[in-house]
Amino acid sequence: MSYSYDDQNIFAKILRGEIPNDTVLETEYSLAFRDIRAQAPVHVLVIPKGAYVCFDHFAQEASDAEVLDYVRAVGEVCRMEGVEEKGFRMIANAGEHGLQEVPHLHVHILAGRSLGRMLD
Ligand code: DGP
Repeated sequence: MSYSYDDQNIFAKILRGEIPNDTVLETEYSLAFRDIRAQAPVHVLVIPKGAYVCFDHFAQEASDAEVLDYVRAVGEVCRMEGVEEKGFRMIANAGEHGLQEVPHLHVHILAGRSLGRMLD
């Protein structure tokens, strides 16, 4: 599948500095910031700086350096937010059925309360 990236999406605007954000971590290729509609005491979004719609797009086209940076950024945010002790959830919504609202790859990191069971 090939992907086309909409550079007017809200996270592209955040990356260009057109919209403010509450940054948690910035690395060479990744940015982590707090979700504006937090669903838990900790709700951080981690995005690659590159123009990728979803994980498949990222896996196909990102450089090894970008992938490594992104994985490490996710881990670093978990450490910084102290989520490992009580546990947390990572979610990446994709596409129409996944109800992905913003078409720029992002992982949600949710923690700080019991999150309920998602799958039976
Ligand atoms: P998703 O459904 O996985 O595409 O979630 C997109 C998330 O992005 C949603 O939880 C709300 C968040 N969001 C939308 N607009 C903004 C914004 O302008 N700033 C921040 N920080 N988060 C936003």
